[in-house]
Amino acid sequence: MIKVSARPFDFDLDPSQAALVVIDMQRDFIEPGGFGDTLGNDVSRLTAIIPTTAALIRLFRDQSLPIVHTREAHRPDLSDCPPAKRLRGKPGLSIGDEGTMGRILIAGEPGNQIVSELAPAAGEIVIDKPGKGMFWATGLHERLQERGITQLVFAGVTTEVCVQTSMREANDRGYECLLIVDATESYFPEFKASAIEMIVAQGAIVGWATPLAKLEAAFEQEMADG
Ligand code: C5J
Repeated sequence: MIKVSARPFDFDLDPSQAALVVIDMQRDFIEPGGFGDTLGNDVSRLTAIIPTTAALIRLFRDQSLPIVHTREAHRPDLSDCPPAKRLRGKPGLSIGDEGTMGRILIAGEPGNQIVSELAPAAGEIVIDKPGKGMFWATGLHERLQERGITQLVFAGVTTEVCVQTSMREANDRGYECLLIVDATESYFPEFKASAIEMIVAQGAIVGWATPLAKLEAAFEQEMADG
């Protein structure tokens, strides 16, 4: 067991039962000229976490620990995108419409791919999810159960939408969840801050939160202790 200094109190990480989950680090949310940008968001807030997220991925790869990458992605015929979702967003730009990087949030389109700096490696799990949460209609819970995973370390975007929804879904399914605060971001700083407070409130009602440096320090301490 590795003790990670975190909020609201230390997180006991068991590497034999832990996986990293990187949520929706896709070109359309993150890159200038993508869907997020055309909606008027400041995507530089999101591009800023690419180096931290890459370092977090490296940490898990170095330890040969499992990594899950998610993409928010719909089928080209939109049969998995109900009107309750498709009709949201700014007028004139909806899921399935032609954007600057292909059709918005459609599997296989250029904008739907994970940014090259964080590209999944062979053997890592890649999930296309039609919802905000990573368990809805993905079969991910079964795949994690097969591997004996009970703890999930989270990164990705956006903190208050797909990351928080996935953490809540995970917590309801019995996973212990740790959010890496400098490897997650929102277009709205106040939403990120509030989401983190909601997650750690009431004795980690959804999960724990810590910066990457604290997780790295915990792994280093474990190696020093042998
Ligand atoms: C959003 C996401 N914000 N990945 N998706 O629509 O958080």
